[in-house]
Amino acid sequence: MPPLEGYPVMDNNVSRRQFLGTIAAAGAGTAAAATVANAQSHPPGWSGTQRVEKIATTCEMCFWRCGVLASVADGKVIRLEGNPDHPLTKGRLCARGNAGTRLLYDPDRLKYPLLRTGKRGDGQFKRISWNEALDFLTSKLKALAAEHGPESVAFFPHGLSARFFSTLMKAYGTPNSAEPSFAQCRGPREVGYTLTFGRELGSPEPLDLEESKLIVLIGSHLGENVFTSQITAFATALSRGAKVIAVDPRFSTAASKADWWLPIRPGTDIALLLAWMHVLIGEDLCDKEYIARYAQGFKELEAHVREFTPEWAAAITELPAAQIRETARAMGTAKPAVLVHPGRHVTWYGDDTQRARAMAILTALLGSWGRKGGIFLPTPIPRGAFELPDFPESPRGRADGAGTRFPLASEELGVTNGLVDATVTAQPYPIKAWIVYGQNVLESIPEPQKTRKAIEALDLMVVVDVLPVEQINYADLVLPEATYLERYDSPSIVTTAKQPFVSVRQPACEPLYESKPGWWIAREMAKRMGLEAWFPWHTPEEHLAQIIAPMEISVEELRNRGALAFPGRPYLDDQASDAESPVRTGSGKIELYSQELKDLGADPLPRYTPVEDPPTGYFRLIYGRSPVHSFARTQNNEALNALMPDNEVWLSTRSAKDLGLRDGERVTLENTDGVKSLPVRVKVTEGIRRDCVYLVHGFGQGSKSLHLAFRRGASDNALMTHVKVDPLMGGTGMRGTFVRPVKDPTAH
Ligand code: MGD
Ligand code: MGD
Repeated sequence: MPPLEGYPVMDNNVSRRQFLGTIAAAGAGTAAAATVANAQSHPPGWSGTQRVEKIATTCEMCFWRCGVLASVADGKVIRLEGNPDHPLTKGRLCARGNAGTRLLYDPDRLKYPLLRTGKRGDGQFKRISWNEALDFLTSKLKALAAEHGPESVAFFPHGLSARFFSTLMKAYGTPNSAEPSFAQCRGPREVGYTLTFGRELGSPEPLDLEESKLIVLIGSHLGENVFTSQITAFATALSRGAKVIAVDPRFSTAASKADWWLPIRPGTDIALLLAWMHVLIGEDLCDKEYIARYAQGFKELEAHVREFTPEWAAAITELPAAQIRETARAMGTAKPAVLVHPGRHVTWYGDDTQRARAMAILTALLGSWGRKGGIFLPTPIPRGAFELPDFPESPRGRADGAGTRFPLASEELGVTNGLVDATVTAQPYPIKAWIVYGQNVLESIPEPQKTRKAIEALDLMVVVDVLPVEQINYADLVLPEATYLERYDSPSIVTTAKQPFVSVRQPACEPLYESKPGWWIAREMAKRMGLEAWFPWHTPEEHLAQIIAPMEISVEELRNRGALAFPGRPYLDDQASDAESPVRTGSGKIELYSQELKDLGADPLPRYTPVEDPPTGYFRLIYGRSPVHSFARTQNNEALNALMPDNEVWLSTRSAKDLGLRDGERVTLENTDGVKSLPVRVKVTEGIRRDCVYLVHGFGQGSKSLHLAFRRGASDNALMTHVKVDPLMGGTGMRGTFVRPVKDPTAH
């Protein structure tokens, strides 16, 4: 992996101390790279004769939303660094955060509103004014509402700025809105933990890594998955001697630091979890006092897991029974300071809510929910609001299946793939238009062939983005949003930090070209549509003041510091004796046994369901993150592209030998439907099971207008032509794709 030379990805010999040093060095290196990249060095406060102003704001290079200080000279952002006053991220910023100026100054950025002139997909546009663009959209939305009802417009948002447009869409009258953060990311986890504890985990996850004695990572590939405060807390835990169990079919960065690496057969984690419960209960290693006080359903659970011995699980997971026993005992000894990491991207095999339930139950057996070193509790902070009229109710209900076909899906976050299905089938009613806002529907929703079919059936497609990603080629109207460094957004209110806090996003510079902030676009549309009643503020500062009014802080202080924290009550023992029970299930107890699932006809206690094996000659496609890229949004970023211009496909040494493939050789990946990837280099390694191959997500992009990212590497999403949908919440299980490497005849 050339760009990350020295990064502790696969080296068995890297000690913990070296790892921690490398993390620090990686941070420092990135900062140094950013300084070199900015090619300037300034005395504090000045750049030559120019005053350098530091603006505190919030990053959006990923969704952890770290605190940033933007150094601005002569209206130009010359450097980004972490904001030391930020209560969560405390001055730390990752490679992607440091590279934010390269998004701001990306020459490929969307610059003007564009109206399609050619065929859908051709990418032929003419430049139009904002007035023309907004008038066009207004007339289209009015006509769609009159002819097909406002529900015929589906909204695909993601990111802070989309919140203003979400208000507009609700006021317009459509209930059809869906983000990939649910059905392609953490939805099953939120549903599984809510069924068990009565409340979801949220983002950032309330994980007490620093205080943990034992960290259990089931897939979570910390180190490649980089959220600054989470990774630094992980490093702190390691330096304090915390032990790590990493369950991963691949020797991940986290596995290389672990005390136990369990290279599990993919898709069999529920069997492992059940066997762990069997040992904990059978050997009397659970936190009995905690269970008696807070939980119900223990007897049923005890009976349920009796047959799930380590030997039973060993045959399924291909892990030694002795290792399953040993790791369960390690948890029993370290409890309650055991952090069973709940995962984040957990839409894997279609039974994901049940796997999340198993993880939640294991957490409860160890007594670590609400306890030091486990999962801590959120602390609410008061939040102001405007008095708005009620949003119109749709008589036809939602089209994505949330609450109906998928009974436990979030109605707030929606089911993206449910909306794609509804568009293709016109069931339960026709969807005629999509508004895509900060979401990449072709890269983030699997079964892209279905997404394209849905788009072809639309009367109207609008994309609000910052870059000319492939999906804009299918749009009738493209609106260029100002980047996060050029705009205000809704403040970010975080209750899931040990000290809850509010942070501000404010412009560090004026929007470039003719790009406009999301709040402005939404408000201008509301004026044209007669929906101003839902926008009873005139400026974003006024909006901010109202939201933070009950917090007893001033706008000025917040803008100066970037983020302000409040006292937290993270543990069960901190809760006031008269406070509402921290467990918010119907029974008021942690539900080891779920009557709610039983009533839905689902397993009230998790059960292992076998996954399909790859056909002969094929490998299971698994995927994950690189520390220097976010999803499919940073591959065109000059600084990050220089660090990692493309991805490579991991293949085990044995499989490579069988196939006659050498390290560095180029192949295409072909799935069982005959869909082929772009050419990609092979990484031959001992660090992956023989039955899998691995790709970093986000590469292999199809837009010619992205000069650095176009056709570099292979797209995992393009190969995902089949998914297994979780019947409870609609999540797309994305690890049932099987591919075979085929030598690329065009390779040199
Ligand atoms: P996962 O998909 O759970 O993602 O990051 P995670 O939540 O950590 O984990 C991928 C790992 O699962 C890989 O190491 C893979 O080998 C392993 N795996 C594959 N199949 C199985 C299996 O059957 N069982 C087990 N036990 N393991 C398996 C995603 C997270 O990352 C998310 S959701 C977001 S929003 C952030 N995105 C992001 C980013 O884009 N870039 C960077 N640098 N960091 C990020 N952090 C976050
Ligand atoms: P991104 O690739 O970041 O992923 O799903 P998305 O959020 O859709 O696409 C974001 C889009 O917003 C890009 O087009 C980007 O140019 C644009 N954008 C960036 N900043 C702004 C802005 O400030 N304003 C506007 N208007 N647009 C902006 C992420 C989702 O993907 C998640 S959270 C996960 S965990 C899943 N991961 C995943 C995976 O690992 N593999 C596959 N195949 N699919 C996945 N889908 C999910």
